[in-house]
Amino acid sequence: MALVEKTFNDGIGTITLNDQKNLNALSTHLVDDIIAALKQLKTKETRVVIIRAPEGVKVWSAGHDVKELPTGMIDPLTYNDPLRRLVRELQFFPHPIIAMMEGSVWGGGCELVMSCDILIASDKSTFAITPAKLGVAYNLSGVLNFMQNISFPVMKEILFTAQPISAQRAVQIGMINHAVPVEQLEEVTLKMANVIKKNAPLSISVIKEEMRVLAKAFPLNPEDFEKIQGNRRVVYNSADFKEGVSAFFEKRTPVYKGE
Ligand code: YXS
Repeated sequence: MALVEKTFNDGIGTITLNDQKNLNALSTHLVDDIIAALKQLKTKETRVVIIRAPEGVKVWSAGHDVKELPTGMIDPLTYNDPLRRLVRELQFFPHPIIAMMEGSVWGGGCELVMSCDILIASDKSTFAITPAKLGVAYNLSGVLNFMQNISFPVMKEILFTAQPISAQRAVQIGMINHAVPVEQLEEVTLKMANVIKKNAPLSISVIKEEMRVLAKAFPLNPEDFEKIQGNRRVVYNSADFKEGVSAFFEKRTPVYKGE
């Protein structure tokens, strides 16, 4: 059974994340269904795609499915992991994607929406980026995605505290485009989609790809990359990472010892 609903109407595709019993946690199954829906919408007729959750959700996405996080000496966020595949699919998708959010967005769910092109949230939404809460060694391209729109000090506050921020704060720091009353959310999103769909799709598509390429256009020497990967291996092999995941499932506060 598909964990997403896909509709298409007059140039606008809509993908609704609908694994509500798992709070839309980004499991391999849910991610594969989102990617399948995106591939079906990769046509000349599509002008805009909206990614959303069902109306009235309290949790838009609980982030990476913690049940799928390996804690046994394996990098949890390598190139072919579900979240990494999904982020690339969104960034390479040839048409604008609008993330329409209500409720709370957690962890990898924030990287999902930040990999979309335009973000419109209800003014009661919250956003929390949580590797530090769980002891996760986030990966380089993920951190780069977080850095794109937000200044270093603000991004470090969000990452190091792992606390939710309000939609208003997210607009203020440039993380999302708009925060609107929930009753206006769908109307505002569709209005924007209908304006975009009347513009030149080839021009929009090449601008999106130019911005994707330019955002990643800076040298990283192999030795620095290998140093980071070595540092990350210490983190995902650490007792702290195991403690973070155990504490999550035991519903208790983790006790980190820095080892
Ligand atoms: O106790 P049961 O078996 O009913 O399961 C509970 C939760 O364990 C489960 N659940 C999750 N399972 C896997 N992965 C998740 N991300 C996840 N989140 C929740 O769902 C059942 C109901 O959860 P419960 O009782 O807490 O519901 P609630 O309505 O009281 O609270 C909803 C949330 C979302 C506020 C709460 O579930 C929560 O704080 N979830 C964790 C959000 C989070 O920290 N996500 C980050 C996941 S790790 C990730 O995305 C990246 C790897 S990173 O951390 O690096 O960014």
